[in-house]
Amino acid sequence: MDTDTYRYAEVERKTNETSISVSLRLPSYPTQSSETPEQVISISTGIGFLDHMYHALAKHSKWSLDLKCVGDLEIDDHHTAEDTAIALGMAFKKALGEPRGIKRFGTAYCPLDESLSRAVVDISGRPYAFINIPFKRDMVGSLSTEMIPHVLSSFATSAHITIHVDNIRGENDHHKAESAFKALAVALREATSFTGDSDVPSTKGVL
Ligand SMILES: [Mn+2]
Repeated sequence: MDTDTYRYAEVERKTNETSISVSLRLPSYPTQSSETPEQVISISTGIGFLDHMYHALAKHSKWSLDLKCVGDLEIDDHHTAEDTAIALGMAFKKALGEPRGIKRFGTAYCPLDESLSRAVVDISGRPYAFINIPFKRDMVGSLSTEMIPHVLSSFATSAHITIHVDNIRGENDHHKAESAFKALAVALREATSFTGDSDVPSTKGVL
């Protein structure tokens, strides 16, 4: 096994609106845990709160993630937020490769103080996202709250996975978003972890 490329992907995505580079390594525990390199996270999108959310996603998914974006923030946050999510989804799909021997499904609840979010994940090969996070404010830092569900659904679409993310309760919009990203991270960590079998977890034999 080549540990340099195992569950690892690099994606470059350039448009007239954004220039993005992503490198992503998924954790290879438990069977190869001794060979998993140390987790390293470096995020720079130009949008502080978006960096914070991607950092939380990577940290609690046990990903090593390097994500850099130079985007047209002089227009607004839309292209940078959307395109980084698309590129990250592409990297996730590529790093995962054929979904053999993984749990496929993952569920997690994560609180952050008064906020509680739930994420349910299916590494289904079918892109679908249901996102329900009732924000009160228009912005958290320099990120529009309307972009937060859009980031999550763009990631799911590009990764070809199904996700359902609900903020069940909460008062503080920063907490609501952060608990949602953490729940997604923990659910993804479970869904991409190994069962010990080598089969593709589908009655169809393919995902
Ligand atoms: Mn925070």
